[in-house]
Amino acid sequence: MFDIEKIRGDFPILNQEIYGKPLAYLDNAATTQKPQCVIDTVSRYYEHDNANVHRGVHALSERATADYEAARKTVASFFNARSEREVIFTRGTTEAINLIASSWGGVHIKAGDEVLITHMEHHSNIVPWQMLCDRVGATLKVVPINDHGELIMDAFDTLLSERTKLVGVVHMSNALGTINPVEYMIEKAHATGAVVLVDGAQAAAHLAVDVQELDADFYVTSAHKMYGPTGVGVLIGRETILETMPPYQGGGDMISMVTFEKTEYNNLPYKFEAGTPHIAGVIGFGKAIEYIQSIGFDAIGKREKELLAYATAKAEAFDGLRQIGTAKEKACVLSFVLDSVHPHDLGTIVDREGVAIRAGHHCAMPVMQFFNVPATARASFSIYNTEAEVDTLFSALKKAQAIFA
Ligand code: 7TS
Repeated sequence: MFDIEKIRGDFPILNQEIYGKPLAYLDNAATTQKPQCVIDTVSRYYEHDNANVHRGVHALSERATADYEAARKTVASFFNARSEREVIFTRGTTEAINLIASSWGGVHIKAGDEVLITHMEHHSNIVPWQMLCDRVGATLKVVPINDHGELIMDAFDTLLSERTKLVGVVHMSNALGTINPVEYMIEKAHATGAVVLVDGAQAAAHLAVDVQELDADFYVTSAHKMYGPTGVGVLIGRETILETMPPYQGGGDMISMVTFEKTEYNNLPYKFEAGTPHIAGVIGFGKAIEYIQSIGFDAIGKREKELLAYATAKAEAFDGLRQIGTAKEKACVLSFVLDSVHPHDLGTIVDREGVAIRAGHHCAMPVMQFFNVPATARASFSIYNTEAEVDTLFSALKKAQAIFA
């Protein structure tokens, strides 16, 4: 049973007023709120266990290390990684993609090669590949989208060739909500010998992800969009590929032996975790995953579908509203523009009603260019949102329309 009151009670931040109105937090694609169990886990770590990991022989360091590595186990099992050696903690999705572009790309992408991404990528899955292609003389190719905000799969099939060394695709678009057919794309890409990176920043909180079933070579995501802390994320990579990659950063923990003549690198995953990691963040990430598991993706999926359907019906009935992103396979994101009100004005006006949405390009400027809009307003839903909050959003939109009429 999905108990919305209990779930809302798990998130202390939700219980507050903004300008005298109850907060309706509908900016979950930017970051989700944190349940009390995650907040407690992070503060308990600092109150009781704080020490550096993998170094000290003392009790605190042993406890911190055990908790840090236990979180790695939790993450590995959540995504069904082949082993914990494939689980590399990073600062987030952005750092994970930069790590891959720099380390894997630096070795495997040469002049004349192609990197194939899609028109709906977040800037963090565009810019690192542009930088790499510029550096080595490779070419960036882009799978186009249609008016619903879906990938044009015929074009993908055509663009994919022996020259394609990497396919980078977002699992769920933050600007459109589209869920992409990544299984198909991975299978096709592997058949031509390309490696596939899936950007799971949005998907991981909403869909069950099994990296072995997907057969993804790299899967990356951020804890803060999964009810966990900011500043931490994960790269799950295929071990045989990770072994071919040089370290991304040099420093402590990523070595096994250093002399001035030569350094030997540590084993996976430590080779890619230079320096003191975000220990509290990683431990909090583990707890956030346990929280998601305690609800389960069946319940999460069903509930979020209901909410999206409810909001979509309201959007369709709303005069002067144009939805941006109407894919058949879609989750949790309602991106739109109103005839008469700029998205930024809209964001400000609905904020006065206690409603938090995002207005802007959502770090997906090519999507805005395709739909020929400067920005969109975006409401993005999570497990703790309610139909009443959606109603509040639409009343606030009515007010905004009236002001600008
Ligand atoms: N990829 C996707 C699909 C995203 O939605 C985001 C963040 C990122 C990558 C980058 O994640 P980070 O944790 O490294 O920053 N998306 C958003 C958003 O939609 N609003 O704020 C951040």
